[in-house]
Amino acid sequence: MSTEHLKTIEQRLLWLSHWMIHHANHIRPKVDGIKVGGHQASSASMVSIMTALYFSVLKPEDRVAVKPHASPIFHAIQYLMGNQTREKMENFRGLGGVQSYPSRTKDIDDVDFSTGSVGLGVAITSFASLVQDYIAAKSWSGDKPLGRMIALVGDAELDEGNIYEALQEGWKNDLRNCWWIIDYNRQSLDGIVREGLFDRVEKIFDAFGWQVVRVKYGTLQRAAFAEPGGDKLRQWIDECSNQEYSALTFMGGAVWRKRLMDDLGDQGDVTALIDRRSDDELADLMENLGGNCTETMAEAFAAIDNDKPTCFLAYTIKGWGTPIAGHKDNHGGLMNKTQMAEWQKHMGVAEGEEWEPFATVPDVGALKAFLNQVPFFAKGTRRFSDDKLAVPAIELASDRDISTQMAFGKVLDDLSKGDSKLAERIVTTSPDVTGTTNLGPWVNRRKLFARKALADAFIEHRIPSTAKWDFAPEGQHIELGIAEMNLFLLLGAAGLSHSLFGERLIPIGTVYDPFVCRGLDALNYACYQDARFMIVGTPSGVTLSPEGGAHQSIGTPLIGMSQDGLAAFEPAFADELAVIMEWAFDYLQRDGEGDPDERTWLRDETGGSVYLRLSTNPIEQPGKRADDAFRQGAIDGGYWLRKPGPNCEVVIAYQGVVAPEAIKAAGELAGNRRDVGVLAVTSADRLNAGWTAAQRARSRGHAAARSHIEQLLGDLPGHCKLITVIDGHPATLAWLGGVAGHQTIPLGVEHFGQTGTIGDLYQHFGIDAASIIEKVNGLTPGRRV
Ligand SMILES: Cc1ncc(C[n+]2csc(CCOP(=O)(O)OP(=O)(O)O)c2C)c(N)n1
Ligand SMILES: [Mg+2]
Repeated sequence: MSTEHLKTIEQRLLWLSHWMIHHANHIRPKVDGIKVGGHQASSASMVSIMTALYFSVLKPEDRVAVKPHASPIFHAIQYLMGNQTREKMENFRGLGGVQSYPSRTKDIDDVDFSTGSVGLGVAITSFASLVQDYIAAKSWSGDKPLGRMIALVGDAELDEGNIYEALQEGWKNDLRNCWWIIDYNRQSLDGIVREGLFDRVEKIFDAFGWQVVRVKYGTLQRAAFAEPGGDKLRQWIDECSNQEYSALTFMGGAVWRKRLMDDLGDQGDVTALIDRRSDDELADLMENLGGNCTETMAEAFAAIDNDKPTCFLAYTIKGWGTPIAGHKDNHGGLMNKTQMAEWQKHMGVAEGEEWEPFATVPDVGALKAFLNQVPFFAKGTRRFSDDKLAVPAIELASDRDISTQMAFGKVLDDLSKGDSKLAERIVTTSPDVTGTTNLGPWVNRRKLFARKALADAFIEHRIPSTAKWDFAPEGQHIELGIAEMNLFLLLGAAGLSHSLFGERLIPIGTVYDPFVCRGLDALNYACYQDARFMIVGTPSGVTLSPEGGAHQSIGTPLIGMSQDGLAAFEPAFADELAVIMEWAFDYLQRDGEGDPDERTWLRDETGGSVYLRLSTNPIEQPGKRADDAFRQGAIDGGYWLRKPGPNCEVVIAYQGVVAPEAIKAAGELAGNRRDVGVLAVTSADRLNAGWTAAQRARSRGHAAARSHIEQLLGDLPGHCKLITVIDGHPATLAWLGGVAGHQTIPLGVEHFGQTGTIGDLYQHFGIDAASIIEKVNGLTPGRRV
């Protein structure tokens, strides 16, 4: 009985998804000169797999990353279940409509993981499973059933290297409860996948401890193979090349017959087997691969009775069940109007009933009764939340020279010694740079996570070492290998745990700053999903001078500014870092929902993730500050370290570790009786965001809206020059001149570094005190120093 329902649902989903794409491209009035798009063939390829999965196997605790270009099937499923509106379906790929690729943040219908950049949705499922195990092992977590973290994968996605990085990390971390279901249509965007590729891929899965289930033949094919002569047909199918099979599929029943007769005619039983079938029946048989058979897929899924990581290789036909099936150009191809009209007849959908969820269904009551008891949808949407954790006061002031990286390590060490609820939920992670980014003391106290305890042999043998690396279920540090993509995928998964699993985590990752770029797409992916985490890039810039150009970051401040969902800071002093971290622990937990028009020009209440760009260079500290004004300034992005006078001629605005150079230059310039101000910028990102938001607010009638940077620079005389300086790209601060119209001289690093002392390199790139003074003298009128 349920087999029939699955077949009916599959055909409904096939229709609705294709109609939605057709409507957006051929019926909705065309506004732009470009095509709207949407992937009919990629959707058709997965329709049977997804039908079997969602309507016979999934439980509410399971989570799914859907192949990006099968988004239309996912939304058709939710539409059928009453969780997606017709209005949004009609507006597919339009503003506010169903998104091109499933989106946690933009779609309304219970998307578990966003996808779009191929490979990332696949890999995040393994990290989500790790996070699930991490939570389950903790005394503070409730007893919840463990879900399976499932990825629906396009076969060409397996070309993405991050998949293999994730496989390796999964093996190290005892991965379980993770399924990857591969839509093996042997077609990618451009063409047809190399013959026999999966034989190689299968060995890789096997090497990493996965079980691989090949689902090659559907029920029709298996029945035919059991007929006399069926073994010959099976052999023919097995030996047919990918290209050939695709081309024959596209051409249809009569051509199948001709070709099969050419190869298998006059062979008795098998010839009779072919002859018994009409052209249409023959095409149905040949296209009945395992992945295009709901019954077969449902059986394959149901047969798994263990929690081993499992890869299903489901043979499919791209464009299955439609006139564009099998054509190698079908990835971006769409049925044209004529094809669609014919196909509509073939599907039996009456004109005017195109959007009817239950059109063509013979017994709507029976189907609805079936749908009402499908386990996955039974409990409604599966988005959770968790209470905010109180943030303990974070104090850190140093009289001695200290670097921001050391200060960061100290803050975490202090948290590790305390018993705050916040510290209990912190999970740290690092791609093989735990020790060198100062996480050591935290890890020594809070241990590393593993499902099974493992003692540090060096401790047992009493060999002195600063790192005590005990693995235990209660451990709070997840050790990763070097792959930075994995770091950001794990931060993405852990940063969604309140929503995915109902338990809040405070994930903190550390990475050498230049290698943020290695994980950039995964960082963007995590932010796009509104995952909440703290990422610490350290050391950074040319200040890590002896490491040379390959380790020096230039563009990361601009990444921090331009990455949506990420507030970027680069403090110079320990007390600033403490203030920013205290604020950040709250900011990470803020509810991200809200109307952008209602946000203040500091976008504070929306919350997000936080990026700290730090340094290993110990610098002189301001000592105990006379007042607390710097505290709010550090959070808002800047404050006057040296207030400008009414006739101020020069302002030196710096961000981060070059603070002593700016201060020294200001001192020398002022000694010559120039009126010099020093602006400490802790976050060009927040200053800039506030500035653009205030302008937006003013244009919408909030006349009083004034951003922090407008207030800071508003009273400077017009002739005052701004010298900006940063150990990073000068464009980070160059825009400051545009705020109130001050001529600006931006200093920073524009070329790849080289080895040297900090002094050598600061001088080489013109970001030392002498260079600042030289620029002031050379480019501004007035007394020379
Ligand atoms: C990182 C990335 N690179 C490129 C693309 C463009 N792209 C989208 S789908 C696709 C090919 C997909 O082939 P496959 O995974 O086999 O999916 P199918 O449509 O065959 O199911 C490509 C190259 C992308 N979305 N993401
Ligand atoms: Mg493919």
